[in-house]
Amino acid sequence: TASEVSEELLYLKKKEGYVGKHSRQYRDFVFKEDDVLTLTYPKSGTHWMIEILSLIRTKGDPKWIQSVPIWDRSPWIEILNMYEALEAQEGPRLITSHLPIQLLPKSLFTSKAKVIHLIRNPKDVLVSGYFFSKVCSSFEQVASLQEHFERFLQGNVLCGSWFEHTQGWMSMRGKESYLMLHYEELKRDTRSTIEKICQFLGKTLEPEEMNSVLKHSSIQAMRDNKMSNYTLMDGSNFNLKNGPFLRKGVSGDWKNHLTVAQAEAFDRMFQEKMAGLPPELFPWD
Ligand code: PPS
Repeated sequence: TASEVSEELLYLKKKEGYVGKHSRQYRDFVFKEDDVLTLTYPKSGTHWMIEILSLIRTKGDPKWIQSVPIWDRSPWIEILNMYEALEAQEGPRLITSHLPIQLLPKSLFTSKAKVIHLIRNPKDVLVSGYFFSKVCSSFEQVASLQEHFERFLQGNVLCGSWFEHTQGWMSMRGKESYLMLHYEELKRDTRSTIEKICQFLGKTLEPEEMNSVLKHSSIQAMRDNKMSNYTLMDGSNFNLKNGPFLRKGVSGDWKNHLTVAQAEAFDRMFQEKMAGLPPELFPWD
């Protein structure tokens, strides 16, 4: 529709350098029924999910995650140099995207490809993104948390408004090929959430395989894995002198950074934007 087209142009104009000229190419991408797409708004636990999915695939064997960079195991369709790795991939594919639903290749919606939509308390997403902007130059560079806070509420950040992004993907609720998960539940009860993922994917893990998945996807194991901690990207658009890629990995860190006034303003915006959706979809404080 006309509004979709103008939205896309606005988005690409703002985000030149992220999807940029590659847009035309990836939008013709053809999803297959055995593809598994990890779909997230940035800073919601994407890399954690990729590590888990990689380990489920190998039944807990860490060889693959310790020898192939995380962005080659589950490439982002919207990033040109990763897209090439994706096209070269054989067999069932793991794929990642941060894009809002209206920018995904249309083939996703006619295929049986599975979508895992991981969401996280947006206040934690906001704080995580602020620290990440110091590490990664693809993120909007800001002078203060307050500036980032304002941009986030306006949707004037990479991948646009969290509220629209989240609502857009949630419109797939009820489809058999769609699983929505929360970072918070993954954190609180990692084992049961991984079991849920396995069930969705039609996979089973023996108890020792599950233990190995848990062990190798912990934040400490990921920090120690050079294929997952982004040290291989240091010096490109990443500057790890300004902070680690895998920062804290907890729920509720926003309480250490947002003021009471900011939290209240955030809650007002949340009520306004997400009215109409059942509150149990957002199990965080
Ligand atoms: S990105 O760059 O947008 O793809 O970032 P993304 O991977 O979505 O999110 C980064 C946050 O996820 C945390 N993380 C983890 N938490 C718990 N356990 C594990 N294994 C894990 N791996 C990544 C990471 O620390 C970022 O959150 P913050 O709050 O900044 O620590």
